[in-house]
Amino acid sequence: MKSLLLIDIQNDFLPGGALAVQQGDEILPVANALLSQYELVVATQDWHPADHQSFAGQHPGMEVGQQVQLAGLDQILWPEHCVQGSRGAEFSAQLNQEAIQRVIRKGTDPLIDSYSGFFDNARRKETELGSYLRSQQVDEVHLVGLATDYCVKFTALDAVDLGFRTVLLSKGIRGVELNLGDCQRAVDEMRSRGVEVR
Ligand code: VGL
Ligand code: ZN
Repeated sequence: MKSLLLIDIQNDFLPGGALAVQQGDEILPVANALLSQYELVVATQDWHPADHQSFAGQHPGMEVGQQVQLAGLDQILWPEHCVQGSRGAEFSAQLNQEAIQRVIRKGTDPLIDSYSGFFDNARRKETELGSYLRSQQVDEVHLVGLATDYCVKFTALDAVDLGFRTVLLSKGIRGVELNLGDCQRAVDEMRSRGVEVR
């Protein structure tokens, strides 16, 4: 059975949001049109405490885009985004949320970021996404959402590692593109690691 994964389709990643992805809103009609084709739809939600250490504001003297070490890993500093309970953390009102059967929240530990919907970045903790999909007999996942070069990429790579047939629906993704070419490199890396790009 296949499942559609909606990755972080939240106000803060959409135009006007704190960490807006260019043309991110173009994926909304794409995602909505796909929903009826899947028996199971799961959404991930970036869900940070206000003192999350990926926020530049938590590191005096540091700026957005600079790097620090978090949990022994390189961490890019982001503007404050997707704070638990904030409007920015909500799914877009233009997303048809009725079709979502399960929401998986991530990034809740202030000391470690979590781009993947399956694990934190250091792979110390697993979310319930993998076990939930297995419990529903899912063997194939299709991804749309934000952002191509972070949460979509790491979720897709972990899905492959966990043994799911993994398909990236390229009309339904947009990226941050901190550096020119990041999105293309992310798609190339996903493909080379076994993600089918459609
Ligand atoms: C994301 C940066 C920070 C994403 C989340 O959803 O791709 N990117 N937090
Ligand atoms: Zn985040």
